[in-house]
Amino acid sequence: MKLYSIPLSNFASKCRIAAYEKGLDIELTEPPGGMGSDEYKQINPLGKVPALDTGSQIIAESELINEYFEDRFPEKPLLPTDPEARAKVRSFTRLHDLYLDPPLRACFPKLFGQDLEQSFIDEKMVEIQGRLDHLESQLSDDGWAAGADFTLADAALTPTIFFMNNFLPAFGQKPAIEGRPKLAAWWGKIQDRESTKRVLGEQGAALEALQKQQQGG
Ligand SMILES: N[C@@H](CCC(=O)N[C@@H](CS)C(=O)NCC(=O)O)C(=O)O
Repeated sequence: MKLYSIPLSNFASKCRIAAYEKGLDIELTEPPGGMGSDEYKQINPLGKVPALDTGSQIIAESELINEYFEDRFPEKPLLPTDPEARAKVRSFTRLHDLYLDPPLRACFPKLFGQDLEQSFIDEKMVEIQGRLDHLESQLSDDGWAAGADFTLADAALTPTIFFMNNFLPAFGQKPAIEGRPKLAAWWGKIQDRESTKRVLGEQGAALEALQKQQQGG
């Protein structure tokens, strides 16, 4: 199996966390020609990372990839068996994909030197803070995001909370975990887990390299 991924991508990172958790023998490769390139679109017409080459098909979309890992390699489960508990985990992964990531992503151009209207940024920041408050209200008191076990919910949230903590201050906002005790406690646990520590290291190194490149050094 081959996972098209770049180290900084929060969506690709959530799949690497699931793969590392399950100890999968997986080849990591950057998209040929880069994300969105014509060459890569021959492989994944959406042009986005991640995409998984299973050997018999290409699966795009991070959550589909993680659910495929779960279906094909159930030995170290990242989804509970009880339907209610499964729905709870998926409520976090959907919250992440549909509501938490998009308003931050909409502001990325500003981080890469493009001008965005301040009113647009202000609107997105209000949206992000609201989503983070919603997340805080939903987090379990039992250790991990959706309960007592590490699940796909934790895999989905980790790389984007890394982004929030690193990028929100550039928009004059406090880091995501500040003033949110449940999120802060969860973030502490995330620092100590092998799979998430490894991916946060990969994202951190990639961010540092990008920032050096932006500063021309
Ligand atoms: N819904 C997609 C989002 C993937 C996505 O937006 N990936 C970004 C990198 S974090 C990307 O490939 N951007 C390049 C592009 O949109 O052309 C998923 O869950 O996999």
